Amino acid sequence: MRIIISRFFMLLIVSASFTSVHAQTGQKPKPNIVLIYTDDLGYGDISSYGTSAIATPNIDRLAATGVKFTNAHATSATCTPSRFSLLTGKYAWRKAGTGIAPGDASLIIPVNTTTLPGMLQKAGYNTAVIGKWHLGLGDEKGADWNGKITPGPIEIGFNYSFLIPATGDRVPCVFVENHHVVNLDKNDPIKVSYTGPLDPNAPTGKKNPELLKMHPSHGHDMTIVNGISRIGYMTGGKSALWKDEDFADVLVKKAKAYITKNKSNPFFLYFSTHDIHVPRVAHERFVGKSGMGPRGDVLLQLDWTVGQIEEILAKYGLSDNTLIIFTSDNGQVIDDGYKDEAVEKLGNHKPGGIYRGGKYSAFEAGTRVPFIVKWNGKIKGGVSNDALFSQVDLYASLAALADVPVEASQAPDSKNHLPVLLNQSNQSREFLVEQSINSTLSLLIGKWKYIEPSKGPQINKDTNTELGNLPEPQLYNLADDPGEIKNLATVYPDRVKEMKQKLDLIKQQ
Ligand code: NG6
Ligand code: CA
Repeated sequence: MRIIISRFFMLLIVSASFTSVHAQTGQKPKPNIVLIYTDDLGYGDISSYGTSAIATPNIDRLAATGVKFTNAHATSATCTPSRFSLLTGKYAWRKAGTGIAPGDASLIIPVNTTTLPGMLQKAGYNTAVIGKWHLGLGDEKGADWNGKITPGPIEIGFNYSFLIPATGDRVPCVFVENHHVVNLDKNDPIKVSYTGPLDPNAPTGKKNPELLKMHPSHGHDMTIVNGISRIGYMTGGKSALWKDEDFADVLVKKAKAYITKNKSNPFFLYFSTHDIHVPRVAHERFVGKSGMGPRGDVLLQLDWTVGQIEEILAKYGLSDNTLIIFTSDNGQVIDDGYKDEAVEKLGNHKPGGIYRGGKYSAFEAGTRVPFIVKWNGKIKGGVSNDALFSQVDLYASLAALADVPVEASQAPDSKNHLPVLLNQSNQSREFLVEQSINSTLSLLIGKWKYIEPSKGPQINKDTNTELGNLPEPQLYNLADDPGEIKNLATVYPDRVKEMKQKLDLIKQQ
């Protein structure tokens, strides 16, 4: 009994001294931040957003215990620019060379940038990126895959990195941990080329379809790794090659190790899943489980992943002190280059919900993505928020949360909307810019959406995506017409003019 009582008093003293430290320094306690950044997940892909034919119970639980945002956007309808904006607080279309990066691209974020993780480091956070990177690695000569790979995440604000360097469908098909390729045998060096074959005798998807377990539908017919042909050419590095089936397990394992190591200090984990990008190759535990082919199976795998992250946080008692953000880098795509039955088995699943277009598109499904925020005890769960919110604002909002000042030149497009993020407000952003694959820009203000005129193609024939490009301006009233069917540009020419001027102004900033 005496032990219990003295423990109780000790606890009181410890917690009192914590309070007084914060009171004295004026510092706010810093929650951990886990950003689960999924790939190509559509607005309607998860059951809590209403139109999914696949049950995603772990993600649904996140929504049931957190806030579901219904009008939150990635900045772009493709990966690299969305990630660039997320980490820099700057719209990617302001900077050349930020489109979908080839697998041998140099680091596209300048090393002198104070990135989102760099900013959090200033507040005492340990920071990590685990998963898909796709922002380039190395200097202007590219990455030295056989030596020290630098600059990369470590040079721009991450304390730890474990990467799929570009995407799962691009070479090199190896993991990079901090500065080095994992499991590389020095006697079998890696060579990478995006201009032509390195070994004329090496099999390719194009020449040797008999070697494939998953066949390309368009592109993706070059180097074969793990029975799957990829974009780009690669030789060597045999001992380091990844197995797609293990992606989710490997990334979860690394995330668990990172959280375990950092459980006693504030941390920021940018957990960037491979799922549900192509090639969709689920672990055997999930194969055939969705009834919707590989795309459905990797969706179940993603759901499992989310459950695992929540579980490890709970195990260490970190749930009440961790802000979890779950979202996607762009909207859905069905056939993105492999014959994986995604189209054939879609059934009545509506991956883009009620929205038109998808990945690559200027229409809403390009950038309007699931966005769930959970913070046990701090945010009341099971509610939704319809504020217009952009991922570009995570930078300034998380800076506010961590109490870090942001200079004017830093994160120029990012605005502090922390009250929205924490669901204390549903005040929309004043405006929001969306970027399509061919950099057609759209402007959202309130219920109005303006898509600038574009000479780009109307359809991506390979993926069968409506891209939203028209040579004339488009104007939609999203309140009445969320599916962007009725172009009202000729009905409201003044509004079109006004929105064009506003967009021009934003472009000049
Ligand atoms: C496209 C690829 C597509 C996907 C995309 C990038 C072809 C034909 N298509 O060029 O499969 O990799 O790039 O996706 O190669 S993203 O989510 O990383 O932006
Ligand atoms: Ca993507």
